[in-house]
Amino acid sequence: PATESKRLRIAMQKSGRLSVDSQALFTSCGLKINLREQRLIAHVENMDIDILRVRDDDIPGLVMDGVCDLGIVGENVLEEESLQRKLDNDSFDYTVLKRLDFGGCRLSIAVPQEENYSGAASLEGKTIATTYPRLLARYLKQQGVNARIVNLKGSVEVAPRAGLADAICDLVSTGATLEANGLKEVDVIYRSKAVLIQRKGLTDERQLKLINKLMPRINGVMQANE
Ligand code: PRT
Ligand code: ZN
Repeated sequence: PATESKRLRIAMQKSGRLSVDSQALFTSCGLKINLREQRLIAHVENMDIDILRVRDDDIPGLVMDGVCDLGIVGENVLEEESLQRKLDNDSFDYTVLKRLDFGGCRLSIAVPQEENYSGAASLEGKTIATTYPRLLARYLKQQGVNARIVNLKGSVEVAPRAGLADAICDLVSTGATLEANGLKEVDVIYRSKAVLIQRKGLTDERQLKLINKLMPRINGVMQANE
C-alpha cells in the first residue's frame, strides 16, 4: 500500500502565500520537481521524495497523523491545530526542524478606528471574530478577559462593519487590509513564520539519511538569503 512507500513525503501548500517560497526552497536544495499544476502528488525526479500539494490547514494534521513525513506550514496554523488537538485528546506530536525565512505575519487584535482601546481589558464582554479561536482563547485566558469568540473561516475583517463582532483577531502583514476596512491593530497576540516540521517516530534509515542531506542545504540557502 501507498502508506508503506519509502519515499519521503513532504506536504506543502498547493496555492497561496507559502507555495511559491516553499517550492523555491525545494528547488534551491536541488530537488527536481515534476510539477503538473493540477496534481496532488509531484514526484521528485532525482531523489526518493514525493511532494504533496494540499490546503495549508491540512498540513499539521497530515504530519501529526504520520501520513506525511515533513511539511511546511505557518506557525499560526500549526499552533492552532495543536491546541485544538490537545482539547480533543488527539495526537499532536511533531518536531520543528527549521524556522524558515518566509511567511512572516502577526496575529493581532483589531478594533474599529474610532474605538478607544486601552489594553486587553477593553475586550471584556465583547464579541471577537477570528479564524484562530484556540489561539485567541488562550490569549484571553492569559489576560483574564471574558469575551465571546465568533469563528469565521473568511472575511473576518468585515465582521465589525457587518455587525457580527466588536473586534477581530486576524493575520496582519502590511496592515493595508485593516486600514481598508476601517480597523486599527491594537495588540499582537502571536508572531508567526513558516516552519519545516517532521513527524514523530520517523525511523526509516534511508528517509533519515535523506533529511540529514537536506538540512545543511536548507541552512545554506537561508544563509545565502540573509
Ligand atoms: O487555500 P489555503 O487554505 O491553502 O490557503 P489560505 O487562504 O488559508 O492561506 P494563505 O495562502 O492566505 O496564507 C497561508 C499562510 O501565510 C498563513 O497561514 C500565514 O502563516 C502566512 N501569511 C503571511 C499570511 C499573511 N502573511 C497575510 N497577510 N496569511 C494571511 N494573510 C492575510 C490576512 O488574513 C489578511 O486577510 O492577508 C491579509 C492581511 O494582509 P495585509 O498585508 O493587508 O496586512
Ligand atoms: Zn487555509
